[in-house]
Amino acid sequence: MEKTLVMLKPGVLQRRIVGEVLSRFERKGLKIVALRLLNLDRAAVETHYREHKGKDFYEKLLEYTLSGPVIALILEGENAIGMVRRLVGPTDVRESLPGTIRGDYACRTRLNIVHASDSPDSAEREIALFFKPQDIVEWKDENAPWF
Ligand code: FUP
Repeated sequence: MEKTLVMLKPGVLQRRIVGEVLSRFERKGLKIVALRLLNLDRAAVETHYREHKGKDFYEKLLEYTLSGPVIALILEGENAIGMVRRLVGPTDVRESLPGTIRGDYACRTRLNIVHASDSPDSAEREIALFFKPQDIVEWKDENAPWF
């Protein structure tokens, strides 16, 4: 089973839509195996977005990500990385279709409300940034085989 890292950006808490956004992943059948609410510090955000350092949107992106608490979670499922990216929708909100999280909840790319790992390498790196191995709770739902 694949694991992926999702971060609900500060706007999700500020807009009181945590439940709505989490329900998108749950109703698809993805399994939450770790979850935390936290205030990131600048060093953690710089590490998380290091590939964007120097780009014109970088400072604004940091400012938004630091503007309030975030929720980090690990979702597990078959092909979870690609599946979650499709549920989230494209980075550019002009391309994110209704029915995707960004398509339904975001109208500015800089404020696109959720982050999701885009590859196995980034999932591994990002999971380690937010969670210790002991924070991950493996659980079975074999008596409820609807997913
Ligand atoms: P994603 O993996 O979909 O979060 O996309 P990126 O890593 O390319 O971008 C990270 C964040 O940078 C986006 F969520 C929003 C911000 N961004 C901009 O503000 N403008 C851009 O043109 C591209 C990204």
